[in-house]
Amino acid sequence: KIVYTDLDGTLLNPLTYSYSTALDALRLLKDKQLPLVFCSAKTMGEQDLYRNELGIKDPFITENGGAIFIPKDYFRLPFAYDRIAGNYLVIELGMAYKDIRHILKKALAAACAEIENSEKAGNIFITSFGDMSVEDVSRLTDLNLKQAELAKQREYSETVHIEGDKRSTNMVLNHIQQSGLEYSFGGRFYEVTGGNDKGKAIKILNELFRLNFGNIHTFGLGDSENDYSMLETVDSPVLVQRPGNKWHKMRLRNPSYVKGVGPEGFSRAVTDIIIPME
Ligand code: 2M8
Ligand code: MG
Ligand code: MG
Repeated sequence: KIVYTDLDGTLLNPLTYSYSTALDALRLLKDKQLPLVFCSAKTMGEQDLYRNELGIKDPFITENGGAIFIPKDYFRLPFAYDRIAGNYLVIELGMAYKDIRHILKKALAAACAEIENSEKAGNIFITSFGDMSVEDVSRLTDLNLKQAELAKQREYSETVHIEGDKRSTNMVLNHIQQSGLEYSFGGRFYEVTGGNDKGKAIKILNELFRLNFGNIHTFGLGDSENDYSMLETVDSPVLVQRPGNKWHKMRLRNPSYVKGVGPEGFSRAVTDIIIPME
């Protein structure tokens, strides 16, 4: 059994980023020695912080599938990787951050021009992490300053905050898409990427798990639109509740819905679905 999990709104509370109510479930996974693979919009630095706090030693997927970080010596068999970062071998799948920023800047300028010229589109306010200070990011996200600093260290995706009416927002999103970039909503923000998603990264990592460990059964835990490709790729997709106790609607073959928002939903997924499965 391999467990892929989203972080914000799944292992972490969507408002406070706390995982404390999932500690018992995390202990269960550790006792059973089940790999727990983070698969999130969060950056390498943000995820590394949580992995260290929780003593997790498994590979992890950053920035919505932008890269896969695999601890050296984790897999017995050699595999192709793109670079080495500290103790990790890194498989890169996403477009470089500075290229995304460059294309995005033009797309946003074009969108703003169109919105200004449109009588029906209302005012819109767009900010990207790359244009914000650490303090700004902290204020907007409720991350503490250290976490905000790590969230700004992006390598394969830009986080964009859009405040505006539906029509203007859609104009912006259309321009992003027309520029060749992709976007996906992560619960609070739009993550803009070039060519990668969570599902593609999971397929590659699954292959490595299979080669090294034989047959595997994969679980995926998520809460938002940006988890779709992950949930579609795993054998057992599980949706946890969003604030308001609603599940994000998406078209999946065999989803399980667990009660509980964030870490409470994560815990139910572990105790009610992952552990009991034969
Ligand atoms: C962004 O990610 C969340 C989903 O995980 C979102 O898009 O709503 C990223 O910038 C991430 O790195 C950051 O920690 C998070 C803070 O809420 O926002
Ligand atoms: Mg989430
Ligand atoms: Mg996420």
